Amino acid sequence: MRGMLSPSVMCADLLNLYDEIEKLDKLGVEYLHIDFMDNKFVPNITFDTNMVKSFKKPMKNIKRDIHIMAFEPQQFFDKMEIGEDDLVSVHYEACENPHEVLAEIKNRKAKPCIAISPDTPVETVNEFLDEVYAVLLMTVYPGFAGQPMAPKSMERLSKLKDIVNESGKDVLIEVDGHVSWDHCGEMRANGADIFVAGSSSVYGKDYPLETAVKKFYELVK
Ligand code: S6P
Ligand code: MG
Repeated sequence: MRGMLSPSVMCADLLNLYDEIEKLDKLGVEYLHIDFMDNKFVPNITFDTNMVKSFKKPMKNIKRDIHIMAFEPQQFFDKMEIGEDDLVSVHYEACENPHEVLAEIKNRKAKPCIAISPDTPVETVNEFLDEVYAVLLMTVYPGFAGQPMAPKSMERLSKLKDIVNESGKDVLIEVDGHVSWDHCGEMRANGADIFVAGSSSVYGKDYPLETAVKKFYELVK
């Protein structure tokens, strides 16, 4: 399977989001990465639940990849209209009972993912491998775009890949945070399947979006 792309919409042109999403859809991009924040689990706010729901409107083939950086994320599922085709990540550190929250995502026929922040040991995911479609490995501290990569992120990725391989489960690995032009190829080699692309790659000012997307796929094929 080729490396999959999930451009981070918080880094896109916020005054032209309808067109931006249509463009990504036409380019055959797999996912749109939507960062939702509660200003409690992380000290920032991006889009509200209504906006997360509205992102569906321009979508034909591209799917939502909703990364919920909020305590007790299940409280937002109805308002976001989470359902079939959505990839939904919830943070291990933000849920009182992550197993129940992942089960609720599955009940809605969406794809459950467990997200871990840079200070959470990668071994933590072991107890979720039966329940998830993917593990979201944060390679920056959640909350902001444009940060440098967190220390030891590459080692953590390799270790996570070993854990998944040893489990024999069919679980994908998504990387999020400073997935830059310089890092994405190495991340692919170290086991990443889904790449969140933001200001350090496709939404940098180096290339027009179409060129940037093609270049990204070349680097992670
Ligand atoms: C951070 C958020 C991320 C960012 C992404 C931006 O809290 O979860 O998804 O949007 O990291 O990309 P970059 O290349 O600016 O780090
Ligand atoms: Mg994110």
